[in-house]
Amino acid sequence: MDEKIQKAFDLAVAEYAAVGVDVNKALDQLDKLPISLHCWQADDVTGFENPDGALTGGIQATGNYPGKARTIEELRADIDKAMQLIPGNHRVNLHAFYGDFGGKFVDRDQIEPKHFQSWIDWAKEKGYKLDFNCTCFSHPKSADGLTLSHPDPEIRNFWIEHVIRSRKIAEEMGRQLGSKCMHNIWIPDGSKDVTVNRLQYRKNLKESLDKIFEYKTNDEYMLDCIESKLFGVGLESYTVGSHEFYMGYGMKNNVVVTLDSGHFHPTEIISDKISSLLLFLPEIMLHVTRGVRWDSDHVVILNEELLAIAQEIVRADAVDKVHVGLDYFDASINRIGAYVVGVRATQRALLQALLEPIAKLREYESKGQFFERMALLEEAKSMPWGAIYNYYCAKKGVIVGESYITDIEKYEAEVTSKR
Ligand code: RNT
Ligand code: ZN
Repeated sequence: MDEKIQKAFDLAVAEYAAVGVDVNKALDQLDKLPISLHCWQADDVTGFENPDGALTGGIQATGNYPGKARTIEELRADIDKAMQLIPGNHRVNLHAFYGDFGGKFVDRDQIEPKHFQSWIDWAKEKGYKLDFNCTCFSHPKSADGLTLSHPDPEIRNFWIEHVIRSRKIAEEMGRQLGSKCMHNIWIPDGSKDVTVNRLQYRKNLKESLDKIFEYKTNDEYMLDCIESKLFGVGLESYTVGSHEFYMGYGMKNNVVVTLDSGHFHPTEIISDKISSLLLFLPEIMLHVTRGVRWDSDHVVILNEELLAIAQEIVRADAVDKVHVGLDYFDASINRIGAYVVGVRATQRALLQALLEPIAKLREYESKGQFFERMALLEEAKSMPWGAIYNYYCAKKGVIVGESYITDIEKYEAEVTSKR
């Protein structure tokens, strides 16, 4: 251990102890908190089904930074590189169109666990756990902007089959890796302009979901999640799977709700939803992203809402109930850098939350000492949590501080710039 890092850590430990916080306990908790790294930042949500396929479904990766991953090998190498620069044990979140299809075209209603076996083997070898998503976009059968809610039963059935198959794949991932795989359902369904059959599409979606969940999976191996959205680009006037829709469906059928921080009105925050949802659902999935003016999926940085999300997870004693996944795709900067910045920011937020002098704060609050509560929260902001994160990185053999910039530049010079 570098002497300066150790010294700064020791001073920080003493400072936190003075406000009743056990730093080592916080670090143990942080170390057990996996973050699910979305595979789709590495290739701008292209997938391997059709490498020239256009991204559709109301989502967009903007930018043209060189070096995106073009093959499974490149994508795995990039994720490994990012993981080297992140302390702790984490998860990789895959989408169905990232299957290992061996150069053949396998349509969405034909995918099987065997197409993901090489991913499972890779994850096992590297010590990662996997999460999974059905892919209901970027496909000719989603071209109308409708999938599970489509008026044509044939199209609906195609997507129902795809989602059931995806759930089976998720179950197999969880079984083989010995860790519950979170399977997320997000569909783009909506329309560009004034819609008069709002109820009908929602009825269709409800019925499709009912059919999908008729197939029972083992909860130990996988859990289903359903993700709402405010609107997609080109689908601005109506979204079938709104927050009310999925919150209602989730609560009635005990299905985990996914909260994507970019899927609400720009001033609406997801941090405050955590403590409500947890009273009615056993677990929550998060898609942490950073919307700038809209659901732009910018790289996650340490901002106020990220910290508030982390604080709510810790304050609600829900570290085991809230699954933290990232979901952004910035194609305008180095993509490995995008991963590392986003995960480190998320860990820093979680660490700050774990280091909060919560006992004292709660005592102040219960006694109505609101100035005291405010002052201690303000002081906590500038306490030396940075020294603790640096120590954590060093202890885990991960580059400390901004030196990871040059490391990523080196990987760019040697690997991604040659693509
Ligand atoms: C889209 C949703 C969805 C996707 C991924 C690729 O708005 O956020 O989660 O980003 O499934
Ligand atoms: Zn999302």
